[in-house]
Amino acid sequence: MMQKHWWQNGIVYQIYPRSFCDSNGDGIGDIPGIISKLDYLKSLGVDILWLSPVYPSPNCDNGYDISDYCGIHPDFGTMEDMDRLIAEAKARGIRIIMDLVINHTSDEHPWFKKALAGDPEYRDYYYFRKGKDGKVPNNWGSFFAGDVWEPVGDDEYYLHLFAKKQPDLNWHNPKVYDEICDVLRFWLDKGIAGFRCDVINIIYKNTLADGKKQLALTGIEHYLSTEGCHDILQRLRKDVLSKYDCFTVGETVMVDTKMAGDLCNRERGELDMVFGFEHMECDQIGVKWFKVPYRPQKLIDRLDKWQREIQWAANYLENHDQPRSVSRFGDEGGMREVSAKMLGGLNLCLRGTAYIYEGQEIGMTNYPFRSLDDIEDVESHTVNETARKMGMWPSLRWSLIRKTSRDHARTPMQWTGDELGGFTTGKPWLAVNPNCSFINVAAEEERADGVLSFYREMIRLRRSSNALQWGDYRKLSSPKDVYIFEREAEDEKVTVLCNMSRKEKRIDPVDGEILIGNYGDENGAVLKPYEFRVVKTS
Ligand code: ISL
Ligand code: CA
Repeated sequence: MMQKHWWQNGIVYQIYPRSFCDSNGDGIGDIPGIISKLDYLKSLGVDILWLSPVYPSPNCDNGYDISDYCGIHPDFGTMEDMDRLIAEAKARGIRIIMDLVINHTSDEHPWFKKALAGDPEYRDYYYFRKGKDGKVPNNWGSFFAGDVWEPVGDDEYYLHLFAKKQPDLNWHNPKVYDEICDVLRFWLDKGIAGFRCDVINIIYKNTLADGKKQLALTGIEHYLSTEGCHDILQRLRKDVLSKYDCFTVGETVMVDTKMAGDLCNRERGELDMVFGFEHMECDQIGVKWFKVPYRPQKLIDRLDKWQREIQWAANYLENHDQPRSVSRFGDEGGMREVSAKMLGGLNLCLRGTAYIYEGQEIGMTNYPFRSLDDIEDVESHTVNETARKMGMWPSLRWSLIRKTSRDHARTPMQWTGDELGGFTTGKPWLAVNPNCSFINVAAEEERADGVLSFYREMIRLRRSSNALQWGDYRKLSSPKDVYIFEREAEDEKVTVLCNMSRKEKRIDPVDGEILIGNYGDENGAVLKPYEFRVVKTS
């Protein structure tokens, strides 16, 4: 019998602090803003908040470039505000996890500044290398497209797998390990309940040798889920994490189920669960910029594979890096509400810990960006620049970026139908989606059949159901683009039916009481477009 942990049946809500709620009119969401929405979050029924980075940062990558791991960015408030948030959340039975970004720091972190100034101790915190035959030290490719080596004077470069303001830390250096242990302790001592660990499976580079040439991320075989990385994760747990009541979820890029399984295998004692990407890559070829039409069956197959092959999954359909799920896997138009409910219901019925991204619970959609001028995201701009240098036409570049930009997820949370969505009284740092006039929390609060009410009811149902929280998972046969699975515990069995397509589908009827559905409680042999039902089957 598997031991049961609070972070398994807890529901996590991800907050992108810049875009959640602005309390002082400077156009940037902040910690007092989050505190003011704790009652809302409580009423939604979530138990854990994951905060995207709130640390001091020059914001080249909106906080994923950290210049002080143990501080709070003044845009977000003060450390007193943070302490108050932890306490106020705790008073409501809500825990908080922080984003831990330790593959790289900001180039404005004091460690990097000292390194640049020539201090040998700090140079060894990073990867500085001489060029090779008049060229950069190796042929690796960047996550943001473009260069991974930035020149710093006399034929010398430093490594950055992401933006050039994000130099990679050298995890071969034991001092880096000690520094990061102190960071973990600092936050855990404050009462933080764990960490979401940014690109954690690529932190340890075996070698800086040239990589095998490939379409994207040349060099990846030298740093993807290396033994050195496993070793660091085991030590972090032994030396620090095991001394606290906390959990970790790894953001693990490019992993298959085997790698993911190793990273969160309980016997090995590394991470508690990981975010896979395979389901998020079901509508692309190779890299996310090359989209192919979305086919529901492909998403179903990948979700099913992870359900079968992973001990305990971290289930998500949205985060701050991905376009909105209704726009992508559902329908932004006339079937927005049913499709948002179906996707939300599915995410909350799969086996594993469920993650909800801010705004998902009201069915927020992508933003109608018109040009690159509307976009802040460093990734979009770097990719545009690289594609320009390759000679790609502006209209083609734009068509790739328009669909995939991470800013779709980062537009401000829509609280009210006011022009600025009740997010701020000032000028928002990123435009508010004009559809806030009808997609907003205040409007949803008035409706018993809205998306928000559905989420509340679905969360309540999950909480009351042993099968949904802990039960085994088994996929049943079903027509194409329909996902049907059972969840079974000792005392209860439910069947979950999701029509992931916009067409009606005929199915073998499933007898039993409908516990929740997005079309009422008619239990027939036809699933309407995007219909979702949970049926109690024994
Ligand atoms: O964003 C992506 C897909 O659109 C990924 O390639 C992403 O860069 C990767 O998942 C890593 O993401 C994380 O680390 C980045 C940061 O920009 C992302 O916001 C973060 O989630 C660098 O810290
Ligand atoms: Ca503010």
